[in-house]
This record gives sequence, C-alpha cells and structure tokens, in this order.
Amino acid sequence: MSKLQALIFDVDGTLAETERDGHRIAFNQAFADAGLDWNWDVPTYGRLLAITGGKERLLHYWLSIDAEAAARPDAAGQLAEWHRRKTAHYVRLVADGGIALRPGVARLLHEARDAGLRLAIATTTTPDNVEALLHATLGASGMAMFECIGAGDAVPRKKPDPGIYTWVLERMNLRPEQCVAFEDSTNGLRAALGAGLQTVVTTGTYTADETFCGALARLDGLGEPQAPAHGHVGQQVWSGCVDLNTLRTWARLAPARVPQA
Ligand code: XBP
Ligand code: MG
Repeated sequence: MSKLQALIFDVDGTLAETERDGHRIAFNQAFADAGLDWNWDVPTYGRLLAITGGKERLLHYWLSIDAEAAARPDAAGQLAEWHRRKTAHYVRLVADGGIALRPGVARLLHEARDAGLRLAIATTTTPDNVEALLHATLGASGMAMFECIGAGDAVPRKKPDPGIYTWVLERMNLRPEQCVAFEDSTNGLRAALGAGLQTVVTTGTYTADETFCGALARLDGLGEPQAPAHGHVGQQVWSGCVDLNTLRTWARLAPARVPQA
C-alpha cells in the first residue's frame, strides 16, 4: 500500500442513512404530486434498492407494473419530471435538517482534512442531493471539504460499474492504492473493488444482511469514542473507532487490489 493520500466516500447509506427516511419519502411525495396511487413502503423500497440510480429504479418499477405505459414515446419525459419533483422534495427534506451524518463520519472527515488527506465523493445520487446533504450537515464549507465530487450521471453506467470511482481517481490523478473507499452496499463495494480500491463497508438499514466479499473491513459504522463500531476486519472480530491510523494499518495488511476489467 502506498502512502494513504485520499479517502473516497459513497453518500447514501455511508455518509448518512438517507434511503428509508429520505429518498423513499421523496419518491412517495412525487408520486402523490403526480396523482399516482404508487407508494413505496419500507420493504418494497428495500427490494428496489437493488437498482441503483433513482431514475433507473423508477423505470424498473414502472415497467414491472405497467410495461405498456412505460414503453410509450413520452415515458422518458414523464419519468424525468417525476424524478425532478422527487429531487426537489428530497433536497427540501434534507435542507430542513431531516437527515444527520452517521456516527463517526464528521470525526473522520475532519481528522483526514486536518492531516492533509484529500477527500472525494463517488455516488450514484443526483449532485443536488449531495450539495443539500453536505450543506445541511457540514455547513456552508461542507462542499469545499471535498476536492472532487463524482455523482449521478457523470458516468454512463452506475454502480456496481466502477465508472464513478475511476472518474474520481482520474480527476484527482491518484492511483487506487493511494486511497481507501467507504461504502454501505454490495453494489457500492463491487464498484469500488472494480476500480481497484481497498474498501471499508459500514452496513446500514437496508444492507446489514448483504455479503461483502473483498471488503477491507465490514462494520456497523465508523464508531465514536463513547460508542465504538463493531464488525470484522478480514476474519477477525473488531470493535473501536475508525481513524487514520486504523485505516493505514488495515490497508498495509491487505493485498493490493488490481482493478477488475
Ligand atoms: C444510492 C442510489 C441513489 C439514491 C437515490 O446512491 O442508488 O440512486 O438511492 O438518489 P449511493 P437519486 O449509495 O451511490 O450514494 O434519486 O438522485 O438517484
Ligand atoms: Mg450507498
């Protein structure tokens, strides 16, 4: 492992638990706006999260309940409008303080920045959502903490495709072995591993039962001094606070990853 230069964070489920009480609510509000009788309850949305990207998830659902309507020439425009409304609802919900960072995230971000490490984001979500979350949780300087924000349609294919991580590495002129990625889902882990990145997984509301082969560590969070995280590093049981020294130790112990074609 080269000297650790940068941390690359996923957003939804990793920086904050945004899906169940954020995106899901916003989708349902957009459906109500459109006069649709669709309502994604918690289990349904959990199943739909297998499809990354809100527009892609919406199309997948529409095709599953009314393939003929979803195939009409005007369907793409209709879907874009529904998703635009959803994003507006989500941004408002986040701006109103509806979503907090997960434990340990702000602590690690500030430690990394104070130590001169570079920070980046690699997410499937819409850029407006990232800006709203960083502003609401880290204040006016939240966005500026991240040198590079790779989000949404910046790349043609979403996670588990590694494209968004490769996009970030290229823009930061970094090699994967100089970085550690943070993810919450199997799709996200596959994307980060596909880009050759050592990856720490912090499971969340919807991903606690997923399997995470190849993760540097699989934890229930990043931990705080008074509330340590628990999980596994390789096969070893581990609990504590994830800080820069922890990451450097783990990354040195792990085999270098080769980007998967
Ligand atoms: C999670 C996603 C996103 C969000 C919804 O992104 O797949 O699609 O669920 O956001 P990540 P949009 O875990 O990579 O941060 O509706 O803006 O896509
Ligand atoms: Mg995620």
